[in-house]
Amino acid sequence: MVCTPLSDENLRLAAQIGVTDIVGRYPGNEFEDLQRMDDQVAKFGMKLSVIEGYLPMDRIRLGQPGREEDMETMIKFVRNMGKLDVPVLCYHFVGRDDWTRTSWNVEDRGGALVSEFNLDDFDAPDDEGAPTTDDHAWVGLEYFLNVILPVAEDAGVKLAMHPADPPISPLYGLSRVFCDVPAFDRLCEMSDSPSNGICFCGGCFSEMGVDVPATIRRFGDRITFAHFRDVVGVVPKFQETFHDKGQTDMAEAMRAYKDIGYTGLMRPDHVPRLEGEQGEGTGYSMMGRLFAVGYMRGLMHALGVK
Ligand SMILES: [Mn+2]
Repeated sequence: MVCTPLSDENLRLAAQIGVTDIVGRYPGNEFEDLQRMDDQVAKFGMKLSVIEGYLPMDRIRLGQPGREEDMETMIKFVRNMGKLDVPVLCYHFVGRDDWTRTSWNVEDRGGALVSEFNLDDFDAPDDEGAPTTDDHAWVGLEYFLNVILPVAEDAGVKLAMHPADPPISPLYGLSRVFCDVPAFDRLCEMSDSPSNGICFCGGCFSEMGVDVPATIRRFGDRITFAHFRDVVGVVPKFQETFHDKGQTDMAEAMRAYKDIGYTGLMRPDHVPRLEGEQGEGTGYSMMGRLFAVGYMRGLMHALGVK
């Protein structure tokens, strides 16, 4: 589970509901930065197992001057992860914003608040001077993988590519190549390294309108990390919802993970904002996650997965 903020209170809540592994956001590039986060999680009997979000690699994604400097930072960080046995690095190759929505306050069940994306409501200027073609993005990715994969393999770290959310390209005038299944096939074809993997964000694949359980089975052992989430609607318009009322057969999705022999890490992704919750943005509030983890564990136990 991801805890936002990563406070002792939230970590205690996670431990109480049976969470075993924690997903942390990029904490900084000194060894001590990651060690501090690792220690904080360990204090509650859990393990820091994934880093995702806020990675300092924008210039790599955008092919901008200074990307070598970002590369050095990423190399050092992956080595730090290896030293502390943090096995998964979740990243994306979208040039701006981890995820984009046009509303954060759509009412769902009982007035719980969820986010929505509607291309008709999207109104943002294009970035200037940034790459606008898919070719740029693929060349940039090839540069990144060629350098980072040997380092990651050596460190025992697996990379997990997250889809563009929403899976629409371009946005802000920037090419976003990870919007469909063939893009992930191409990623897999770029390297057979065990460190070259996919973050299967079920929400994003649901937004694409593909058969989610079938796509989990299709990617199989190339999945190195899983985001468990669902939506209602497909691009260009969809909204988020609770795990038990989206458009995907989530029990079948969990069964697909069992069938492919998935033993990796899985976390609930964006959740509705529930009564009384302030602070963190919609999708990253805490109470909805407690519901989500209970739902996921229920599915797992029904399938005989511990
Ligand atoms: Mn996700």
